[in-house]
Amino acid sequence: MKVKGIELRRIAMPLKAPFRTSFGVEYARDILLLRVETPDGEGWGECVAMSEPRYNCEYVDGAAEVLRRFLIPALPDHVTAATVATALEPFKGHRMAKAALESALLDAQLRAGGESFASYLGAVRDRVPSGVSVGIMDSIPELLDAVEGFVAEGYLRIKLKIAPGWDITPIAAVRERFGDALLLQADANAAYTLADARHLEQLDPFGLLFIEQPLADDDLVQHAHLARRLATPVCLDESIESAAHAAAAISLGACSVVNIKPGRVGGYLEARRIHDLCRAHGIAVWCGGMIETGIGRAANVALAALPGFTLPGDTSASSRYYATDITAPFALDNGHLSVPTGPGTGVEPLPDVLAEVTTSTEWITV
Ligand code: SMG
Ligand code: MG
Repeated sequence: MKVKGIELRRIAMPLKAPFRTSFGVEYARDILLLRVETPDGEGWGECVAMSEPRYNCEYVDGAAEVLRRFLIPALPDHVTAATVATALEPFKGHRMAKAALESALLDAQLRAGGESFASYLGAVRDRVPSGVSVGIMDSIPELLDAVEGFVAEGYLRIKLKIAPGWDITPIAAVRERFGDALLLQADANAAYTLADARHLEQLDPFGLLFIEQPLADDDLVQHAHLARRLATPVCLDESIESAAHAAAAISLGACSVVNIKPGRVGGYLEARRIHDLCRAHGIAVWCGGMIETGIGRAANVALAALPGFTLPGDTSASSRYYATDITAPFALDNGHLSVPTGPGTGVEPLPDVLAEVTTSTEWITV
């Protein structure tokens, strides 16, 4: 595939409500979109980096800079989604920026060939079960109201964001109110240390699906120690940036579940390799979320339709975060999202909405 040029487009998407995690509060989503232009058409990719380097070390301005200065200039004359990672390998890290570029190229390539992301990746389902991630709240009644609303909408699994001071009590309250049948999990975003093991043991009676990323990103060995102490299974998110990390985590016994986010691991092809590896080892995987617009969500839903994705993902409806999505909205149907079937991601930005949320554009000739 020959690439004529790439547009970097920055958009500002207001959130319906603030979203609090152990590392900060989001009020709006500042997103970098990539539009690849080729002689045979275009392709879109969404970068999942956040405004500030709090979830991980990447941030939107940094992603835009590494793309314009190093990654886009390194594209060879002829490139495909399968070869781009090798071309970008000399540049360390910056996986979210690389993933956005690979996704846009894959979208262009698949659109030109008339194939969907789902078909290309090896999806085996035409709809995927949806979970929802619930932020840290000011009070337990407020949390119970929020969870009640999501359960009423049909979400099939609830994830509670936790942090020291907001962990055992909210989990206990949700369990008590909604019963043992509710699929429930917790996400700490690396807020604890191994010294908190005794404290985290108090989660064991609540029958969580797992606790996600309790310890620091680079604490694989400590996660293995913690996993031996807890009855609650351990899931890794931030710690897994590649298939090699997943292999190390599995060998160490650091987790029994993996959250796969294509952006975090450098793209959909690495995401699929992690899926394949975990599946071969009997490690459950599920698709994470980074508050994507419809563009990123469409590709995530396609990935979540692979056979190893045995747990509901953070693949919620557009309406979870946005009053207006930039694509036709993803809506829940009995707790599920439909896997798009059209070429590429199967979705396109709505020009009027896109224009309204755009804060800047930049064209880079390749
Ligand atoms: O897209 O629904 C979503 C977000 C899900 O909780 C979510 N993501 O650590 O898994 C995670 C967080 C990272 C982003 S929080 C601002
Ligand atoms: Mg997480």
